[in-house]
Amino acid sequence: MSYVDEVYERVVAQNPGESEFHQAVKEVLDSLKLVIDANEEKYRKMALLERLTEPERVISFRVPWVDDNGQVQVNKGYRVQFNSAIGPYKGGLRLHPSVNQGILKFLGFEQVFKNSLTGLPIGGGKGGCNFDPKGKSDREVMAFCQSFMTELYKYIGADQDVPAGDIGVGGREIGFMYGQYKRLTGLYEGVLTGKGLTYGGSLARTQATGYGLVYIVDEMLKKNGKELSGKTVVISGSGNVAIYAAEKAQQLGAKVVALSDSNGYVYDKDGIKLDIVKDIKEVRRGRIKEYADQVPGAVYTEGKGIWTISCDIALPCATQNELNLDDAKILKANGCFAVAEGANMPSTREATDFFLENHMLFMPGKAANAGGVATSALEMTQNSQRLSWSFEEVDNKLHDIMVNIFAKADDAAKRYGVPGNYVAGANIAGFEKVVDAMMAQGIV
Ligand code: NDP
Ligand code: 2IT
Repeated sequence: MSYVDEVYERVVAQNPGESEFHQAVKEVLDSLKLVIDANEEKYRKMALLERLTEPERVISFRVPWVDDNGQVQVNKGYRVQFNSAIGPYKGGLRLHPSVNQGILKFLGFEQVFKNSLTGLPIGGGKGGCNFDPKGKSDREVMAFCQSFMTELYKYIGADQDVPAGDIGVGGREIGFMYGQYKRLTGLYEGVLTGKGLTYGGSLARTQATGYGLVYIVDEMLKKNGKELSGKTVVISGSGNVAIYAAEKAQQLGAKVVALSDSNGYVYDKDGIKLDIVKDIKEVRRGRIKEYADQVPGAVYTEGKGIWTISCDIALPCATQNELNLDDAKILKANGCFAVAEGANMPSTREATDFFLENHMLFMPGKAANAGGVATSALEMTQNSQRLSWSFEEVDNKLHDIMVNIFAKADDAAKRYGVPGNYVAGANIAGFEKVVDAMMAQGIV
C-alpha cells in the first residue's frame, strides 16, 4: 500500500467517528500523492505524514455558566493546536451546537495549509464550543465568554496561540473574551484578532474574508479570460463572510441575487440590498426571511435549495458540506462556471470532484477564504508595532495576498502536471512551506 493510503487508514482507525476530519485529511493526502510518491522513502522514515495529521495538542474543558433564569449550564470547550511549524497557532473559535472534536480537528488541519498559503508566519489551530449563541441575551453571551476564557487563557498568548472569530463569534464575543483575558493575565497584548477598533483591532478585518474571496475570484476569472463585472452571483449564508463577499462582488459590478441562513433562502432578482441585510443580521440578529418582508418582489423559500437558483458564480459561505453532488450538477446545468469556497469545506468531496471533472473554475476554501486569517496576521503585526494602518493600506495588502495565493496555487498545479486544478495546487503549495519547516526543526 502506498504511504499516503497507509496514513489515511491510520487516521481513520485512530480518530473514530470524526468523519469531517477524515474527509479533510483524505482530500489533502490525495492531492499530495503527487509530491509524496517522489519522496516516499524520506518522508516515511521521518513519519512526516503521521506527524502532519496528528495535532500537536487538543485541549478540552468544561464551560459552566449561569443563564438568565439562574440555571447553571455546562458546555464542552476545545482548542486544537494543530501545527506550529511556521508560527504561533492561529485560527478561529466556533460557537455552534454542532461543534465537536472532529469538526475542530478538520478545521485546524485545513488551517495549517491555509495559513501557510498566506505567506505569513502563522501556524494552524482552531477552537470553539457547542454553545449556541442564538436566542441568548447579551448577559448570557458574556457569562459564557468569560467562563470559556477563564479556562482557555492558560493555553494562549500573543506569541503562542492567537484565536479569532468563526461561526457564532463576531465582535461582541471577541470583546467579552478579550476583556476577561486582560483581567486574568494583566496583559494588554494581541492575543485575539477581530478586536474592536478602539482596543487594538485592525481596519478591514471585518470585511477581509469576504473581500478576499472576491479578490481571488476576480483574479481567477481574469487569468482564465473572463471577468466578474456583469455576472450573476449566488452566495449562501448571511453572516460575516457572506455579507462582505456580497459587498465586494457588487462593488466590482456583479449582481448578487440570493443569500441564505440555516432556515431558508431569499431571492431578489433585482439584486440584494445589503443595507437591509446588515440591519437584519448585524444589528437585530434576525432571520433572512425578514428580508422578503421588507423588500417588495423578493421571495423567501424555507429550507435548503439555494443552489437551484441559476447563476454564473456560486460562493458557498455558510458551513461544511452544504453543497453536495446534486447541487453541483444543478449549478452546472443552470450555467454556473465558477465556484469559490468562502466557508471551510462547504463542498462535499463528490461535488468537488464533479467541478474538477467538468472543468469548472473551482477555488477551494483554504485558498479562497484565507483573506480573513491573513488580515488577522496583519492585525497581529499592527499590535506588535503598536500602530494602526489605514483601511486602504490593509485592504491593499489583503488584495496582494489573495493575488499571490492564486499565483501559488496556479503555479503548483502547473508544476505537478494538473494545470487549472487549484485544489491540488493549493494543497501542494500550502504543504511545501510547512514540510520544509518541519523537516528543518527535527523530530518534534
Ligand atoms: P457567521 O456566524 O457570521 O455566519 C454563518 C452563516 O452560515 C449564517 O448565515 C448561518 O445561518 C449559516 N450557517 C451556519 N451553520 C449552518 C448550517 N449548519 N446550515 C446552514 N447554514 C448555516 O459565520 P462566518 O460568516 O464567520 O463563517 C461562515 C463560514 O466561513 C464558516 O465555514 C467559517 O468557518 C468560514 N470562515 C470564516 C472566516 C471569518 O473570518 N469569519 C474566515 C474563513 C472562513 P444561521 O444564522 O441560521 O445559523
Ligand atoms: O477559518 C478561518 O480562517 C477563520 N475563521 C479566521 C481565523 C483567524 O484567525 O482570523
